[in-house]
Amino acid sequence: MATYAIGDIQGCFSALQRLIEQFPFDPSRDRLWFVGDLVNRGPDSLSVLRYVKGLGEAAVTVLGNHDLHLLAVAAGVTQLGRKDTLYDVLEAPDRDALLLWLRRQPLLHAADGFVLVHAGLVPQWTAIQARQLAQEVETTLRSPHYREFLTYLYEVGYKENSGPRRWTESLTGHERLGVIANALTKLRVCSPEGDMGLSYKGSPQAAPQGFMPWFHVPNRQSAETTVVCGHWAALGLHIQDNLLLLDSGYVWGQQLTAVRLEDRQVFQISASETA
Ligand SMILES: [Mn+2]
Repeated sequence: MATYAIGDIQGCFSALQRLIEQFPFDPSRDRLWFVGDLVNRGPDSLSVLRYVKGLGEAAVTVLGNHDLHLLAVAAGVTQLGRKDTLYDVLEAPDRDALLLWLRRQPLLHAADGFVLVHAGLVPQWTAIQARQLAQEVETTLRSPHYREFLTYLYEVGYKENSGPRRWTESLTGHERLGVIANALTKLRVCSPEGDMGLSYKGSPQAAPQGFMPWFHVPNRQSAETTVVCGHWAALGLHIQDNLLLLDSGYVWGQQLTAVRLEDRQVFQISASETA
């Protein structure tokens, strides 16, 4: 059995198919781990959702910010933006089944010494604590109250200069869930104290004063676990001992990446080769 972790697909279904042809994936035996952002910006989000859902037990996916965006649009909490490419999903005959399946996916998956998450972890969290906190959001998303939480996320939690940006155990209610969701689905840079700078998308070197990549914070409590994540296209493929950062920006004309976790072999396809 092998586990192949795959970076942000963002609706690029034919690229995903071509990537999987690069390695000997057997759905009866092997696993695909997706870092989230299955949908949006690319041309065929609908096929990606159908494919990953259809893999059943052979696939694990965690929710990314674009996946939450799709759920929020479908719930009437926010509207499609100019760059969104989610119409195919919203108008599909099987949309309800796909959206229900998506809403039940985790924000964090922990197994075999790895933690799979879309964006990152704040420095205060151990991997075990992050798992428990992710479950708080997952429970809410699976409940009848998920619309209220998504409404908070879009009106406050995800908005710039609005809502708390630092995790503390004393947070409650939507603010608590909002900080957890922001870290797991949007984090790139934070301060040494764990204040999240959520609007920054550029390179690590040009991070704003006082902020650094979340995985470079000294004494990060999850440093003993290997984190598999995506979300940071400007950083590109980044592999170190305890980190596999897999968003290599296929939808922006770069590469789509898979890494076999057992031996860290890298498989890639390029947007320029397949265009
Ligand atoms: Mn993302």
